[in-house]
Amino acid sequence: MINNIYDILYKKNKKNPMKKTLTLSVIFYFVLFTSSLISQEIPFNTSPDWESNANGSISTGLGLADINNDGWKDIIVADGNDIHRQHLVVYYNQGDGTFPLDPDWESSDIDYHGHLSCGDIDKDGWIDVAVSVYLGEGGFSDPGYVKVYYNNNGTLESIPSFQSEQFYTFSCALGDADGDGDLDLATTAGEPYNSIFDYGKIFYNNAGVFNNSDQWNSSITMGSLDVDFADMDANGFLDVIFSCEETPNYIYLADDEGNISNVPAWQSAENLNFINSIDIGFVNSLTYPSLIMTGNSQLGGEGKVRLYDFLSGIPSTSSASWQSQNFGYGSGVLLADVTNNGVLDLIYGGWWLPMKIALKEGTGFQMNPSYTSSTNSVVEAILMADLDKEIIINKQEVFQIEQENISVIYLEKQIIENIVSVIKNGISLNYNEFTSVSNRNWISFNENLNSGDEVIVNYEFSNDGDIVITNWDSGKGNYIFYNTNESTIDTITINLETGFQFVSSRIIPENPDLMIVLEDVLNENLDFVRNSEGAMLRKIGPNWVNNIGDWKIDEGYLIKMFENNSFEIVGIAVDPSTIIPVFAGFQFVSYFPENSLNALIAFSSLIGDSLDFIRNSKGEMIRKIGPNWVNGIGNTNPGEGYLIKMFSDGELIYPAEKKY
Ligand SMILES: [Ca+2]
Ligand SMILES: [Ca+2]
Ligand SMILES: [Ca+2]
Ligand SMILES: [Ca+2]
Repeated sequence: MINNIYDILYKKNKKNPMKKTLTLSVIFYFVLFTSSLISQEIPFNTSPDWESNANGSISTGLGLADINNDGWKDIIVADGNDIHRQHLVVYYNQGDGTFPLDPDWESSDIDYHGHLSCGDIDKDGWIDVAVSVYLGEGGFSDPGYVKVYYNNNGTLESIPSFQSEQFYTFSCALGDADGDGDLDLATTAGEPYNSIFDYGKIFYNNAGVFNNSDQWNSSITMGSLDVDFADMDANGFLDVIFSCEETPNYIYLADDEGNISNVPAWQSAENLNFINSIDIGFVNSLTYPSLIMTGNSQLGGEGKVRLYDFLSGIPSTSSASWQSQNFGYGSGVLLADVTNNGVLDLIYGGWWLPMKIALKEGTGFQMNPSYTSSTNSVVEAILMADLDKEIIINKQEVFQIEQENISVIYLEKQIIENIVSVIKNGISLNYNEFTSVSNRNWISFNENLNSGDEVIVNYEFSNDGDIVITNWDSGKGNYIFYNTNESTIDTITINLETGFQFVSSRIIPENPDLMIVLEDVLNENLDFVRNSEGAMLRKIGPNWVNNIGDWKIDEGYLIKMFENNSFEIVGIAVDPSTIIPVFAGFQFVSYFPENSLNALIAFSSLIGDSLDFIRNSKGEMIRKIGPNWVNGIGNTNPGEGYLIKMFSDGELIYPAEKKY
């Protein structure tokens, strides 16, 4: 099952990062950085590009996750709210980012569904869905419950096999509440329309299942409407945060063993709150996440977006550090780096209101948002994912752990498309040894990390996130605003001459299978292709036999031709500063820079006692003659590969070019 999951994750790029733990880091998209003018444009049309058939649905909860493991994120929607008892539904991604207008799947049961959370609760490799049921069958006089639809090999079960005892709950969140590497379930509690306050709750995961009643509850009652997990005090354990109607908002911290206190560590200085939704992200501190909350003035208050910063840890109380203008019935809220400039922007909506995007400005966000949609709908939830996988970027982060006994680390990017692999101290972790949830950027480990541990995470993020919105207007569907950033595919032409040559590519082939990459030259002009290990692609009898496998971006290849020929590689460019590990002995390496460089400058990271020589296709060399390094190569060129002989291991890092 584990291999199966990874196969699916990898299938997208048809490459095999498991074998390459220290190489590929970030692939840049040059076009997005060409000017500040472009980076300030909001890449969304003002009206939605897709609207599902309304079908009378009161859409509320939203999840973007790959339910059927085909590598494409699906849309999960919980219908009902406090208006009708309706279904949980799934729109399957049609394998290109498009969706049918009507759901492909719906649950057999109906309920007054609130919000939902997606994650693999039982760690079987399939994403499960937890849903809050606000009201019971009898409506407002009857409390709801929380339930879980487990995923059976790609289809959610038609009747949720977990259902808790009854209480009013509008939202829930999966997170590792006890730091043991599995997903626990926190829920809001209370029914603010009738000022029914209740204790916030956590259900602990016990081998993939939950007890009917909670095992943690807050010491005080709240009117909570939203909840989430985050490591607010940066102690390496997830804490739980409730945003509330009528009562203060609260943070409950986990101690250094990962036990969440029942007593709140923080409460908002604003005592009377009318908060609809919450999101969390590193807005003004890279250590302590900020809370962003939408006020909704239906029952009171001002109806503003509020930002709570925690720049030096968690005080017992504090007030919002930034507030938007009053806009009324606020609802869905999302922090996302809309302009791909490394800081989080603010996306929010409201009831009978448009979606707005306020870019980060100073320590807050634009008071007059750059973007306002032309829509006017009852927004419930807003999420973002690159549904059509237009600009998926591979990133590698290396964590040198400096704290003792921690469970959680945070990835740099706010919105993660996929976690590809997690490597601890050189060993690739099993899928069961860590956990994460859709739309969150923490990873929690079942075995705590300690000072001196090294963790490498290979993951995918996107510079082309699409926005999905649920609307509860019965006459309006749900929306997708596709990101209009252009996916720029680059091309390199590699010219081959009669005889031997070393070649390489700075463009990552979309399909790296060597037989596909070299399709155009698999003819009588080609003798063979060889890699550093001596594996070959050559004709045996009438057939081309590929013993090399995939084209590896950091490797060079030796090609022998009978006649001149050429081929093109189409794909996205590798980050030229990606580290290429080199080892004692001989190897063919790739050339990443976009332009020609003086070879001594290009290879400056290798010049030293570890290097014996560097050779190009013509036999020209960089080597030490007497006390001096002599450049017999002249200039390096894109498309060329180089033969490097090392005395000991090292790292080749090409010098940064002026790229943008
Ligand atoms: Ca899917
Ligand atoms: Ca599952
Ligand atoms: Ca847990
Ligand atoms: Ca914490």
